[in-house]
Amino acid sequence: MKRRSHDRVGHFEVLRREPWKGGSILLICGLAIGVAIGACTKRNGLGAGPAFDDATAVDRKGNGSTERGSNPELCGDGRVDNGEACDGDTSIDCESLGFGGGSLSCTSTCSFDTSKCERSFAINIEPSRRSCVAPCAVFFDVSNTQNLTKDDFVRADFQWDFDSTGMEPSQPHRRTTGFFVAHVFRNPSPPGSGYEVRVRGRDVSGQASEATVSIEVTEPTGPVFYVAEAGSDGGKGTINSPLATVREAMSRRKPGARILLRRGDRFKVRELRIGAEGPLIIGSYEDPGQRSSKLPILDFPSGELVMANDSVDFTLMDVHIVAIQGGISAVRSRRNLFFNVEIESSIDGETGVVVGTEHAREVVTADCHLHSFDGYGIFSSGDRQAIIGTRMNNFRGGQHGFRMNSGDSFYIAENHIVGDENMTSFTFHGGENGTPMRKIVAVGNYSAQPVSFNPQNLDQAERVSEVLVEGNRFARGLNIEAQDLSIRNNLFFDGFLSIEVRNQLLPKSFVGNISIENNSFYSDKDATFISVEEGAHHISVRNNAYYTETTLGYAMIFGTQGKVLQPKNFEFGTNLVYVPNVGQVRPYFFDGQAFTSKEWLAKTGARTVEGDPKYQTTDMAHANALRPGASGAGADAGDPAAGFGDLERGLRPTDGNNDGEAAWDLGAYELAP
Ligand SMILES: [Ca+2]
Ligand SMILES: [Ca+2]
Ligand SMILES: [Ca+2]
Repeated sequence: MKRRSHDRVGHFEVLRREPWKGGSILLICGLAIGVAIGACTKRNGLGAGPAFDDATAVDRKGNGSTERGSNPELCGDGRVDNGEACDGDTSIDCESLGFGGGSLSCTSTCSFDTSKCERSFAINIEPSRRSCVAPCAVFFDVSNTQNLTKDDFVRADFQWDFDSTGMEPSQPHRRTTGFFVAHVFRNPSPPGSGYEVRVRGRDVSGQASEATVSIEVTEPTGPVFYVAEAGSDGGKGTINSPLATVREAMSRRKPGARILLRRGDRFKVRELRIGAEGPLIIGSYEDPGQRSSKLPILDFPSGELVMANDSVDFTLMDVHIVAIQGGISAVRSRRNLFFNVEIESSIDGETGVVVGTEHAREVVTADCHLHSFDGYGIFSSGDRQAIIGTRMNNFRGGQHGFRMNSGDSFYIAENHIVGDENMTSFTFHGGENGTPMRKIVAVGNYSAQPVSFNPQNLDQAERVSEVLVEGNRFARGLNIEAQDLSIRNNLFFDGFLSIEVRNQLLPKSFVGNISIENNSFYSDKDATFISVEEGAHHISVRNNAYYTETTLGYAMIFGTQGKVLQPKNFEFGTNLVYVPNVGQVRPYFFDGQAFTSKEWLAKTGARTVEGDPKYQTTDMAHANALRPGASGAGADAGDPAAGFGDLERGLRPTDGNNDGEAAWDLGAYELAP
């Protein structure tokens, strides 16, 4: 596969280290005073979020990517537990969820029943299919919903439950957020009934609606071929008479077949080619006589890999690939699913790709683990793709953990990506020659390296637009040269430059329409949180919380590069600033001048809350990182915004300071009353 080598990451890196070199901006200093002491209160949310479950934590640098589901044993005890929206009688009514009126009740599975609430618009929920054979992935698109205020589906708040009746309540990734999402249904639904998928939406003015769709997931019924190391290719291929080689099983397959490899075994494979004859599942089985917790290994000792170019309805699951060059090639494939696959690949050099899904459609990589490779993790282009719950670590030598290069509709959620420092964790470029790339949802990811939405080469006018970036943890910030983005409920830990909006490559006035709302920023050193280059337009900045422990005498909370920026290009709401280790705060920079919060208010009308957010911890490895205590200065201090859920999808706004009025908090978390 041909790769372009002149990517922008190197350029980005240079700029990141000296973000203000060549600019006209001076850096100044800060002060702020804390308030009292607080403790985290229990959530009263719409559901558990892309949470950070210690039991699944993969390393101390980050956090696990599975979510806490509701615990069915606690539903019915009259208390609102984690993962429950309600339990029994609820004090919340239809209006407080944004509906026009009517009566709200609590279901037997402890979620809101809004069927008797009045709706002001109808959500148009478009699933990629309504029935499929387990395990299967389904995409859901609500971006064509009509009558949304300002037609704004990017900032509208869509919250999903893929199993709203709780048939399999603890399934991973059960809840999510966004206008385009995907889910893997692992197990069949009970005969005659499907999984009820529910989306509750609120548009930017807060009006609510809800829709459901049923997805029927059936048992696979095709022939099964068992393969074991100690089997015989003359055997029947049954569990008691397994075949010995994958090659023999492949030669006997028919559409709908499953080829199951014995757990704990290792299979040397010279060639594995999947054609367009699907459906086909290659997975594993457990030998009842000799149980093993180890995935079967597909060992490609001679430089081959799983060749699934042009394949259709191919599922590869529960296997461990060991290869010296790549892992899976699925160029031009359709409806493929790579699920619970571990891949280690000793690719040497920059041109390697572990999973290649270029020009593909409806391909999902879920709960996989890619590690110990040189090059790219996943390299993609095409329409309707998703990467969910996938871990990438211990890789180097390439440019990106995951890279998407043109296409329409992408969902990247709850992944955990840690590569070496010269790479990005993930990046979205537009297509060549100005082809747009549209509709990206990135939620609940952990990224140790930068993340970018931008053109790739210095001479490429690649256009990325319509992007929701929500509920992620970013260790090295976000680089944007794109249009129409909502960046909300994220945690940023980068001291160099958390959000960089650049404007160098695209036609004039392309970069813009970017809202940066309800994020929490923290730095243990000299901080530059947001920078915006000349010519970017319609940037809204509100309800964020900025905390830096810099002792250098200055803190760059928000700044512009270039002279021509006009205040009319910005919409500033209320933001929290906490800079406890220096004596004077001039956190805002505009056209080369520095302003105190008071001066900033006079210039722009923007309000700044100076005070201690009372974070429980600033250690990003901790599940409570940047979670404020009850007396934090950000509680109920924000402006109305378009996000009606917080980082954990707890309901916004709530009355966090107990004065009888619910208001938005500053930062990514919303304190429960
Ligand atoms: Ca309960
Ligand atoms: Ca509040
Ligand atoms: Ca209040």
